[in-house]
Amino acid sequence: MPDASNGPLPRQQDVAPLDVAIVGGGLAGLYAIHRLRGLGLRVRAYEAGSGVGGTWFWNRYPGARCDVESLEYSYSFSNELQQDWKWPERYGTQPEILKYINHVADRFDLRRDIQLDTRIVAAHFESKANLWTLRTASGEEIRAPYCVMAAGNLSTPRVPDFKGLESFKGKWYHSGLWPHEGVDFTGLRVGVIGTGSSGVQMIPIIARQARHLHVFQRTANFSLPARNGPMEPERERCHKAEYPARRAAAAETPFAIGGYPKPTKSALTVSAKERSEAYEAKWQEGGSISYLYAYTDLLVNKESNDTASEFVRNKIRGIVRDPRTAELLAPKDHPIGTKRLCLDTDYYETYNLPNVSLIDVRSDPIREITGNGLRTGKRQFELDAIVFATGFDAMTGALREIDVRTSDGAVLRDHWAGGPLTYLGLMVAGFPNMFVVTGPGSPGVKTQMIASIEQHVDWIADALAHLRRKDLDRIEPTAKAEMDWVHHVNAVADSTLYPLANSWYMGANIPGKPRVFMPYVGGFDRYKKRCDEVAAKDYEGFVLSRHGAVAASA
Ligand code: N01
Repeated sequence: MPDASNGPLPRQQDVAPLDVAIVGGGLAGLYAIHRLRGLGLRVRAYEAGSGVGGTWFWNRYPGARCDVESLEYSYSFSNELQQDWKWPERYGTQPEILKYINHVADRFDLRRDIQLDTRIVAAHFESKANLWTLRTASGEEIRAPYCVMAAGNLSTPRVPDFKGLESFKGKWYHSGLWPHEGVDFTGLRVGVIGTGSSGVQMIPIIARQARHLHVFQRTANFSLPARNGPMEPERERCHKAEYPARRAAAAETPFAIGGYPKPTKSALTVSAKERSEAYEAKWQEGGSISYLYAYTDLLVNKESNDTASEFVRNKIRGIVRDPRTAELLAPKDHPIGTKRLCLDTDYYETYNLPNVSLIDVRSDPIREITGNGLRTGKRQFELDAIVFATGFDAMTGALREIDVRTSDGAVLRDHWAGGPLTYLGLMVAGFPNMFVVTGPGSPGVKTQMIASIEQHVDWIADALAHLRRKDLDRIEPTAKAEMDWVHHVNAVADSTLYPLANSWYMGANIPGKPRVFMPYVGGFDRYKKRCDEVAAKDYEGFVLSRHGAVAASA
């Protein structure tokens, strides 16, 4: 790994007392170090991995690449950085993005405040002392008045609880825990379980190596062609010439992604021919936001969405030669865009290869993993390797794995037992001075993630600066503000088609997880405005105080 040269880092006992402890050394943790240091705060990030990068450190499966264009999916906080960095392709590959993240860590001298190989397992707030104590898996304790949870939304990989996995004689892998040395599937009989974004990206590549690839699909997913390619020099030049203006324009959009004309019409106000031409143009252009942005109402009106969904189903039927396979691959159980819309390179074409078969495990579920493969209710499959592209305990998994509690008796797992509760996705009532980056109740996962990370961290930094100016040292949301925000998040979700899909946004992929729509889908633009208003109104909905005294502003 690029960070291996850095040698052992000092532990907390060797360094000055902290102002802020940061959990996570991914894109959010790194920016938090940089931004909070800029306020003169002493900060330190604790990262479970042996390198920085978070999701891009762990997800090294074949074909892993971002589905947001690289000129957009990058930090904006330094114009010099965004001008200097050269992205070789339209969409960044995992190795390229990890290289970029490591460059950022070096360029802004972040490593001296990152402790790698350190998993935080507990975070306890002592009210009288106004202090968080974080405990690591090895028993080290870290104290700081503030903590920032930058632990990621898709950082808790989930292997389904299949009977018999321990008896499997071949090798098995999860997309989010991929071996650093890579895996060569040449000549092997491989089973991939899962057809979300990770499965859709890896399947065409594994198919080229494997003797035979069995894809076990429970739910078909919509995927559009990415149309990846080398970065066009003229495109890069134009983008960079206007970078700050483009970033500002992106912040005025729901997905925090610029460059797409705002839709002006409902899909139902135009002729079928016009619609079909519009979808075809988007299909040829590549990219998911572009497609969903074809009309104003694709994510709120089922009838409109049906037109966009059917267009893609027909494309699948046109690409995949075997009609039965094509029909299985054509999603019918959810409107397009209500699950993460995948982007692919030759995904559907892969099913025309003679060494690839699609197995429907909706009608015939996997019963158990056996020594030599796996068994569904009706069939037995001989496999040398199994790949779980089965997703994550999304959005709440990382925090649920940490025992977060306070001396006043609040326990985060209990507080979130019926689904996550936050105010603005940034803080949780009853848990003072604990900030969350892009967690539930935030639009993060529905946007260009780095834009949301920067917005959240900037807001947190401004709040800490405000406290310092006012000689205060405690901030927490009121229970009412939290409840109002949760209701608003739900009401917005209910006004869209999103809840119609059994997605990880709903916690639907984890048996027993409460079915609550977790992200805020009101758009990055609206959300940012709301956060700014809250701050401008002296942190409306938060109680700001000096511990021991109380100076309310709620
Ligand atoms: O995970 P997923 P993912 N038996 O949860 C199936 C981001 N990401 O790692 O739909 C059989 O989407 C499950 O089936 P079902 C992106 O935000 C981005 O692919 O639950 N199948 C589903 O098909 C994405 O949304 C990028 O019925 C089982 C699959 O496993 C998020 O990460 C790339 C099963 C899981 O799909 C997660 O994507 C990769 C079982 N018991 C990821 N359990 C890019 O930027 C689960 N499944 C491109």
